[in-house]
Amino acid sequence: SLSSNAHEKPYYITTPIFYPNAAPHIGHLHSLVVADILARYARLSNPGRPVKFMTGTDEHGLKIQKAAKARGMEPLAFCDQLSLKFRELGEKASITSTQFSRTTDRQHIDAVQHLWRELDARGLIYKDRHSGWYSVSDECFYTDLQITRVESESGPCDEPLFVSTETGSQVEWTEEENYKFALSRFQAPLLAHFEAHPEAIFPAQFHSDIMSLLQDGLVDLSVSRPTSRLTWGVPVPNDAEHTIYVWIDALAVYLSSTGYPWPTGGKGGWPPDLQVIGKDIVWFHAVYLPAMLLALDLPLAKRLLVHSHWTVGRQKMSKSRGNVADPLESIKDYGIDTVRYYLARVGGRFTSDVDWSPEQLHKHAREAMTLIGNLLARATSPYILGLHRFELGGDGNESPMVSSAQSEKLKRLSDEYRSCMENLQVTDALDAICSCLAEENIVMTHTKPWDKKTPTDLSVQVRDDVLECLRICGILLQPFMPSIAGALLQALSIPDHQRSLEFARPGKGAVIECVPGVRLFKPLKKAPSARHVQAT
Ligand code: ME8
Repeated sequence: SLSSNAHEKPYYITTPIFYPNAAPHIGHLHSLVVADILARYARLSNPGRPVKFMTGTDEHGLKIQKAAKARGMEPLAFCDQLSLKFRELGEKASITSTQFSRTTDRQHIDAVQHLWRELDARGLIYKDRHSGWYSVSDECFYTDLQITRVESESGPCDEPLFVSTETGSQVEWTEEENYKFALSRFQAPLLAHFEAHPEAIFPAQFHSDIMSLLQDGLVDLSVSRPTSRLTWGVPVPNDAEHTIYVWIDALAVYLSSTGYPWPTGGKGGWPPDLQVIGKDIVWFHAVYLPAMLLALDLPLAKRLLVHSHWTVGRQKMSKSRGNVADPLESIKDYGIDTVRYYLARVGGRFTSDVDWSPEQLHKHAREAMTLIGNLLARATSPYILGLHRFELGGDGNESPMVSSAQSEKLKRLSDEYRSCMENLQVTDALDAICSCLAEENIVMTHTKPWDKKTPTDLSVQVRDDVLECLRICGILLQPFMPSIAGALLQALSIPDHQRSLEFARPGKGAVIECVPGVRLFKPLKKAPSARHVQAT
């Protein structure tokens, strides 16, 4: 559970490490934001437990080697430039990662070679001939069953063209000698593991997908590439002819980021409590990584959170397709909190793809502003705040009089939020907050506490109920909209030490003074324009 007490080990959460072959898009921001919401929730619910939050860039491999070459650049200089863009996006998006790892870091390279030697020492690596359909863009081999023949665009007389059926990327028949990892030996242990841990892959649909793929069987995995084809990578120890397969290199980042092989003892936070990934890379995280960990006798990650994709016109948004939405544009237009709100409100159920739409973003910006900004403005107008009739609490402080019906409702909200967040149901948690705020707005519209004709008792009651709701929602919103929630709690004069989840209970912290007329949101200026999405 995210909120159990007194752990020695930090709560360790990871995102994928991104290929820095182009600038980041909304899909990457989505992974970062989902992980950040859950990292912030871990701190909120258990302020005493440190959170280790890793993200970074995956810099080796043919894809990067080719992209750099196409721009006439050295691979490292190319990666330096683009890795920085991912790091900067994290900063602009209020991502609270504690570590940004690059697979070109010396410490990581050493860790990958160490891992290789460990697998080798256990007799799990051998040399073999390998042939198959290789996709440069997906960095993996496909079998005959996984590819489709397509007509070449320039005419039927051309060479036949083959593509991966799943990703549509071009594949080439490739034969080579390389090293293999005895993956097939881990079929039974992996099945046993996932059978015993239905919670290990969320949502459940991805768990059952992996179970049935594992039941189909596992073949050994090719884990090196000839240096003649791939030089941009980690050399196989003691064999200058081979470079380690980029996915082995990449998956090792979760270990290397904890200081693996831990020369000074301890395990630096290992294993991950939560790994956030996109559905395109479940196989790598649910099969290759756990198999290597089982091989090394290391504990496996506790949970994988798999999210679906952002699409544009129903096609996966991707750097290679070029149909990407620029997160920096959206942040500039709406502010990061609103973009986070949109991503969480529509993309946090994880099971279905979501089509990117500037109109939807705009609509959600308006919604957040109404639900949160307007409610605060209405509840803290000078007239309403002037209806001064707070109760004197036991500690001598004045606290609002919250009706018992409101207390019950807020208790339910708080419980529902906690249970959703513990179960990784990000959108449901945010929806619970939003419906509560929507109800308060309706109550206000009906009772009109700002109207002098409304009986003072009723106005005071509504005001105090709303203020308590805003205080609690302010606490609960912190993982989603950190600056807006902070400004809201500030407007209600809630001190820092009363902003953890434990205070999100009715009566557990008092609004004793409000700052009237605080504007949480900048006015919405622009209607959506076509430049958010660059089509090719
Ligand atoms: O796969 N919608 O890197 P990557 C939602 N380097 N999320 C998306 C997305 C989309 N359209 N496109 C990308 C790699 N993502 C490897 C990972 S991990 C050891 C190595 C998100 O840059 C999604 O989480 O192609 C995806 O898994 C991740 O970005 C990495 O994309």
